[in-house]
Amino acid sequence: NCKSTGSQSVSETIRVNGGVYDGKCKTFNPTSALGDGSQNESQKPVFRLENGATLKNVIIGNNGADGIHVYNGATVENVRWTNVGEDALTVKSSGGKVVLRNIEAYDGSDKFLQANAASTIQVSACTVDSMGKFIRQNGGTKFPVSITVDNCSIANMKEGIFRTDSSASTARITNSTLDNAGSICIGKWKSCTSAN
Ligand code: DGU
Ligand code: CA
Ligand code: CA
Repeated sequence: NCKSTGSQSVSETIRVNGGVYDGKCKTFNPTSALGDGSQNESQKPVFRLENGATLKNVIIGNNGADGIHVYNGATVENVRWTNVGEDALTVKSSGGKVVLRNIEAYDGSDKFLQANAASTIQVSACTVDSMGKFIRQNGGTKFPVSITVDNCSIANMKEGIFRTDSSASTARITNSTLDNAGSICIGKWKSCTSAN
């Protein structure tokens, strides 16, 4: 819910290794050095969070490039992606917990979240509108991902909300509003439930 306090272009990934990075509600605009926000898989992230880092009060503007990469857990709080790029946030390593709260994301073409490693992902107080799917566990992978979504408003997903190929993974959505959000559970989950 930030009102932008100014803008900053980003031509090199901002690394946050532990601790807190407070963006003070600035709009961070990736340049072409990071990518063009298309579905090209070789783009770089705007932020790389490691070892339990907290990123807060940030607006990711313009093209979203490859969003945020997380290694070994992070908290993402009060962050808005105005124009999601290839994807918005990727879990790159197992270990740690990934917590997203008070976030908004708009206008992606495919994925919002991408889980590329065994992980626990907790999302609460979110608004996500207009993309392909809310979360995708990397295609063909069998590791366990545990995802919970609470108090979110999800609209206009072309495909749906949770997608995995892993029968070790679990997903649950509670207290949320879904509007034209596609299928809630796609693929062979260990469990996938909703109580909205
Ligand atoms: O296995 O890892 O789309 O992180 C293929 C690749 C691909 C990833 C993923 C991502 O799945 O690049 O954006
Ligand atoms: Ca991708
Ligand atoms: Ca990506």
